[in-house]
Amino acid sequence: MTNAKLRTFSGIQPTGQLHLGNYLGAIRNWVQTQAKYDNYFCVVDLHAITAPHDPAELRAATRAVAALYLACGVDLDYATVFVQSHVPAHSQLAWLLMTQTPLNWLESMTQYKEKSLRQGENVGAGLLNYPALMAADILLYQPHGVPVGADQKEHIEVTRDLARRFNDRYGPTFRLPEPWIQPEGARVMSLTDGTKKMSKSDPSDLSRISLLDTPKEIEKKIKRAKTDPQLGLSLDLDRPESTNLLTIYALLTHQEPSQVAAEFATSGYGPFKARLSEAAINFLAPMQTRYRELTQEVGYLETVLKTGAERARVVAHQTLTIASHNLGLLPPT
Ligand code: ATP
Ligand code: LTN
Repeated sequence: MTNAKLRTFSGIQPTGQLHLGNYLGAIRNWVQTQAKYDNYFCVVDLHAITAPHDPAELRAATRAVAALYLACGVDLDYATVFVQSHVPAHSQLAWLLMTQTPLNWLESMTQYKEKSLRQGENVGAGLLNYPALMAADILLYQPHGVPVGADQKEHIEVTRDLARRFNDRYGPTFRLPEPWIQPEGARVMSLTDGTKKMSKSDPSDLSRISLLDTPKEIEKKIKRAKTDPQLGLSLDLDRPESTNLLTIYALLTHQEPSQVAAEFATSGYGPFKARLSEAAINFLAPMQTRYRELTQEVGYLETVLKTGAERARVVAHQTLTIASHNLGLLPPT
């Protein structure tokens, strides 16, 4: 039955608390269309260790991200939810792909350039090779589409380039996946700087609304959010903060951004921010309740992740076997 459906794959790194950007750019789209597809949603812990991290925090964040997928509405009838490191084929295919990846492709990636600047002299080889691991994640499942936010487009282009190169050299092995990026919410901006994307790894907690923030925290962050001196809000490239806050409000209240812009065209930031806080708090409350319920149920998440990894391993192993064979590796007897 599910075989007739197109397949999707996507993942989020457990590098911190998930925020509205992750939700509006990625998870919301997974959930909206999940019934139509055969979905694989992964918590990519092997990617998370390419940045400096604390082991105990990583374990906690891995569980929290998986639980948030479910709390946000990912439905196990349509999706396989699992942890990347529980399926060894991800690391194995990553190595095979790395051997086929030109170094200059990796060095020219925006994320590598930005994050390596931040990490200074101690840039790990994992950060450079990140796109090969991401390509492995995706290609193992032979998906048709990869639903992500706009910042991931470049990584999916490399995934396609690598798949094409491998297929050309060693014969048909991988399906070339499409990036599936929704026009709205694909790039939610930081609350403290409307020209930077909202990110888990921004040192300032005020820059993002985390999905598990309390109403008080949400109010505080929105109150402090950067604004401009103009009276009235508008959607305007020259007004990144106004545009960002209006877009977030529109998405949270299921309205068109233009409609919201018209409503607040003469409003000051004060009254608008009060409405935005209320909308964010109301929007997140049911998801937070579900999160608490399912993390309190002893053993539930473990069972979900065990079943997910078992199902993922079967699919991943098939592709790994074909790729290994096509490369000329002797099959084990
Ligand atoms: P980090 O800061 O650790 O790199 P991040 O917050 O950028 O993390 P990722 O784990 O890299 O989040 O991204 C997970 C998913 O969320 C991806 O599909 C990504 O495109 C999407 N995403 C991340 N940030 C945003 C954002 N600000 N707006 C829209 N989508 C986003
Ligand atoms: N690089 C992605 C996370 C990620 C991913 C994936 C997304 C790793 N593997 C496979 C989609 C498909 C990011 O959001 N930083």
